[in-house]
Amino acid sequence: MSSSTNTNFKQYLVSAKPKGVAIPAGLQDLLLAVVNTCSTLSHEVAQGALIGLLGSAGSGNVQGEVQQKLDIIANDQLMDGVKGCKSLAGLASEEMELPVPVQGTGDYLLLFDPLDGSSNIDVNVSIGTIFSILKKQDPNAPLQTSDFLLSGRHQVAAGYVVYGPQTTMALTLGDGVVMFTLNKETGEFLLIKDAVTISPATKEFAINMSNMRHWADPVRRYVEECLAGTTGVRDKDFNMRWIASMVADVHRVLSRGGVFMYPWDKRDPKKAGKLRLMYEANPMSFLVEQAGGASINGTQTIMDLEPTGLHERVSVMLGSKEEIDRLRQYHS
Ligand code: AHM
Ligand code: MG
Repeated sequence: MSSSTNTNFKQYLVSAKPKGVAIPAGLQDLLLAVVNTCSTLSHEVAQGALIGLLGSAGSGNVQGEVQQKLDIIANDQLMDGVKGCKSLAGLASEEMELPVPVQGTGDYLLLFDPLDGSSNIDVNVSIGTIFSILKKQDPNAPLQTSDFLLSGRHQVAAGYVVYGPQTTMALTLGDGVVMFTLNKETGEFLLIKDAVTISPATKEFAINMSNMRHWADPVRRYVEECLAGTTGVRDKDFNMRWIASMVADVHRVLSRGGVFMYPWDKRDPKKAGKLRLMYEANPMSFLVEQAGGASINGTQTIMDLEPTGLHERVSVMLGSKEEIDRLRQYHS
């Protein structure tokens, strides 16, 4: 893995040639608009209570979840930040029921979770923004919700920005994963890692253990075997982490390997899980696959799922390939 501290994000976009092809100007504009907004958001997240941003907004989102003030602010700022983008046809957000058409002449579609890990905002634990970019199949037709309902394989770009001790972005354009860290003095994202790879083997897993009594048998078996370590069937002992911010947990997986799971459980007759396919699972799965890892819902590869709704939820297991292969086998 090589690194550089000199290349800023704009320079990277101009010089990168994913799969040997220059990044289209319209996609560069859109990515810059998203990332510049995240740079501003990073500054605001860091101010927190000093500028009155903590706490609940007293409202709920489309999925009935309590919205934090920062959920709404981040959503509004991302909308404002990209709406002038000529290459953008429309956007959809975890926080809004319906997609929003944008007055662009282009055909890119942007989906985002403006502030993932909201439960961590007030306790000063890492949170982040997740984004996914698709291409509208019929550029001339008026924008409809169905335009967004494409499998993860259709993504042309995906990434996240994690607001932690450092503000770091991971990005894929379908040819590997790169990481940038925000220089908070200049507001520029600088390249810190290219060719990010997830080691196929790991000794670390992440899951909310408090749901254990509700899990399906394959997940319970897998986690019980990790907990038993060398006293059971595994040849190694495992460590566990759970930040409760998918961005931060996936950032750890991309940085040092591991398995992240948010499986469906027996409380849900639809076997859907908690995380959203379009705003969370697809972009993270794209990143993880591009870094050499794997991502499944148990039996199926997440990137191959055909979405049926904008706010659809999905069971997620992603990370180091050997462990995901084992989980897939336990589900078969
Ligand atoms: P959010 O988008 O409303 O913040 O919810 C998603 C988050 C993920 O970041 C995280 O993995 C999960 O919810 C944590 O859930 P739990 O509190 O059940 O552990
Ligand atoms: Mg989220």
